[in-house]
Amino acid sequence: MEVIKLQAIEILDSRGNPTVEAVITLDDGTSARAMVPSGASTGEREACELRDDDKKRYGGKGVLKAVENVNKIISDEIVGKYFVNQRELDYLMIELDGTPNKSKLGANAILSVSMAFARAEAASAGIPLYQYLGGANAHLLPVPCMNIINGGKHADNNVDFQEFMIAPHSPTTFREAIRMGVEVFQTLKSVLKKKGYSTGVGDEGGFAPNLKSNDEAVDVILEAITKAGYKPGVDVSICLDPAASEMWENGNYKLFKSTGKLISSDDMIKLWENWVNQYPIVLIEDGLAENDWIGWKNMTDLLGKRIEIVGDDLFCTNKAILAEGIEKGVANSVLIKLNQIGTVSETLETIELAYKNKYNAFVSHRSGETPDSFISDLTVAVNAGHLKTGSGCRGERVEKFNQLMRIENELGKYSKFAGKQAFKNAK
Ligand code: 2PG
Ligand code: MG
Repeated sequence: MEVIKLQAIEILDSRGNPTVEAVITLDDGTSARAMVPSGASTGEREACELRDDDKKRYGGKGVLKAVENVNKIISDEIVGKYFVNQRELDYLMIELDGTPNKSKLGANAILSVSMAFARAEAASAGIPLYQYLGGANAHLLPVPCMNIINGGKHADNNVDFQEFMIAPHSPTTFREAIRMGVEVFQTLKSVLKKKGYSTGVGDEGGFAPNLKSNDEAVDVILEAITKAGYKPGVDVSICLDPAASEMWENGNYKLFKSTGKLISSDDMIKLWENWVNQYPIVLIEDGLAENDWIGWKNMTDLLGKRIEIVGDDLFCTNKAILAEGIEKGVANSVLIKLNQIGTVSETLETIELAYKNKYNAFVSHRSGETPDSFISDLTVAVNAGHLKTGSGCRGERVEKFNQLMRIENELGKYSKFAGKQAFKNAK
């Protein structure tokens, strides 16, 4: 199909910060929209999110330059052109940008077009987005990893670690897993209330109470799982994203929000080992900082046969960095965020490299989101088996779950729920 129109505007994300939305129209009249998310605890090597830096608008966070780059530079190149496939469009934009991290046009500008194009092509071919992205074998519904306690950079509380997630994995359908997860989430609210803790929510819809310790976050979740009528580890397991790059300082980790302590990389690894021994944890993402590669190797050697170890800031969805990790035997899974790399094609390449090397792919939202549910389709497209996209509340989070329920419905008996085996090494 030929692209006949491309138009971007500045819209708002879930934190009230500006972001880019693009609409593409093809010559058969099909048009499709995509909205780009935005992170807070970003990796140093992520593709560039272009912001205006004009302090008079949105505290410098405006994206008018990125919008203009879509409407002028990218539009000039692609309107009136016929593209054989997604890769042709994406690689044209990569060349047009010409920088290693998309800092000229902005990864937010490029990604909005890449995603909108994928959606438009799918609609024009009359197939669902997950099928366009993944082909005929896209069928696996993921375990929803629901972030029900928020800390770190995502909440103003005294919890150091960013995300405490539940993974409801025992049912046979996604729909039932969501029900289970939401029941635990709502039970957690009453558990917290009873203890006199706040039940206000953080950026990703999880509760953000001040607690006695980081451990207490896991303890209250386990209590909620049991009180909701489920068995920890059997029905519902725990996943963590401490986002440890945020705590890293001169070779140590600052547990400043809770205790004010500074601990070494070895001690941090010991902490995770203790937690894995003590709690039904199946996955730890960014348990160490992106610049602590020696620590990462040690942690993978120690725990890599027992749980899934995911690199987020570490790999930044970047194929070259992941290749380095594979070669060094670091982690056994890669977090997948489209805007860390900036095109749909490169995201798919990173996933392909992971699978070839027996690494898992864990698909993720950003802490600043929109109602765009592209990642739900992407997760099914690549049969990733698990994704994280917030708790059981906030429209921009539940829209991803709702889209997955629609997909499950559409695939009917030809869909499969991933279950616990989605997690690397899970028993
Ligand atoms: C993360 C993400 C998403 P952010 O660290 O994994 O949960 O947070 O989007 O702020 O990088
Ligand atoms: Mg992370």
